[in-house]
Amino acid sequence: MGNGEWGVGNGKWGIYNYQLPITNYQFTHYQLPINNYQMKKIVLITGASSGIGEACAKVFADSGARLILAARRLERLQKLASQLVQEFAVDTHLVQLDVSNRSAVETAISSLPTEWSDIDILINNAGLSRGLDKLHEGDFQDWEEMIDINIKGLLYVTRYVLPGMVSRGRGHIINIGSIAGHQAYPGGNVYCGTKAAVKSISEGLKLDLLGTPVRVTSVDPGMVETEFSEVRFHGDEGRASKVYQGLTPLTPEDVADVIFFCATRKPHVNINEVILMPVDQASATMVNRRS
Ligand code: NDP
Ligand code: 8X3
Repeated sequence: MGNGEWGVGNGKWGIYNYQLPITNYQFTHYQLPINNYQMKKIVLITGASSGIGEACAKVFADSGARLILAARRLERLQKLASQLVQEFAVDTHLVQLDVSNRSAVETAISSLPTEWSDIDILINNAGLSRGLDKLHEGDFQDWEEMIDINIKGLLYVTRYVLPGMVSRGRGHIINIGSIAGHQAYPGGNVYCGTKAAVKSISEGLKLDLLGTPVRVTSVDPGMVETEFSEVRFHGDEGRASKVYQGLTPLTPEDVADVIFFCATRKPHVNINEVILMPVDQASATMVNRRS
């Protein structure tokens, strides 16, 4: 049995001398094509005012991309943009936008200045969870908000951006799903439902775009320490911090790193779905707390 071959030995299935050619692999195939990337791609990031969206803005700015940053809190976007300009001399265009408002999304996309209108990459990141109540005790307002932002908001932005990608013959939609879209957990009911919808929408989109060069990726993280839990618990910081207590969660930068990897593959490569979670997490409900 030679290197890299699967086989049977002493009646047991096993791997014999399986060694990845690490050195070749690192330098030949895994190197990011940064030079190709520095072609001033236009990247629209929704929910760029915090957490994963903000981390994406930094990683793409570092690569030389031009950034359209969208969120409701304009002052946050302005602060981020001035940091990015100082650090990376990046071009930014800011859009104050509630993605759940369909006519606002239509206006925002259709009124982009010509030099910003040919969006190459859309990162559908804006989203939130509200509450952790049992469904029979759930708050209707929380449900509406999650469904309107996580599902309808993602659809609206995609619907207005995607036709341009199809007609230009290039583009990439990157949807931020969640482990919650793969596994429900107690009290997660509606939030998990919205992220299961993101998973299905991403799969459907991939099918609909077959025959075009437009790529579709769903990046589905487990626990990431951001403002997510504070928003879920309506500003209760104490309750939010307990979510990450005693374990090492993912950082927003960890997720942005994976998103950037997906966006920088060769044009014929589509990464359909990535699930990432902290080493301290094994499923939506199982975590390893050391204290
Ligand atoms: P944050 O709360 O830190 O960031 C959420 C972002 O979404 C903010 O920039 C917020 O901006 C924006 N947003 C919320 N509602 C709207 C809206 N109606 N219109 C426009 N922007 C909006 O959380 P995360 O960074 O963690 O969340 C980002 C995404 O990642 C979400 O889709 C979330 O579901 C997903 N996710 C998070 C995980 C986690 O553990 N943190 C794990 C898996 C997925 P503003 O309020 O200024 O509008
Ligand atoms: C966020 C991760 O597990 O809190 O989508 O739902 S989780």
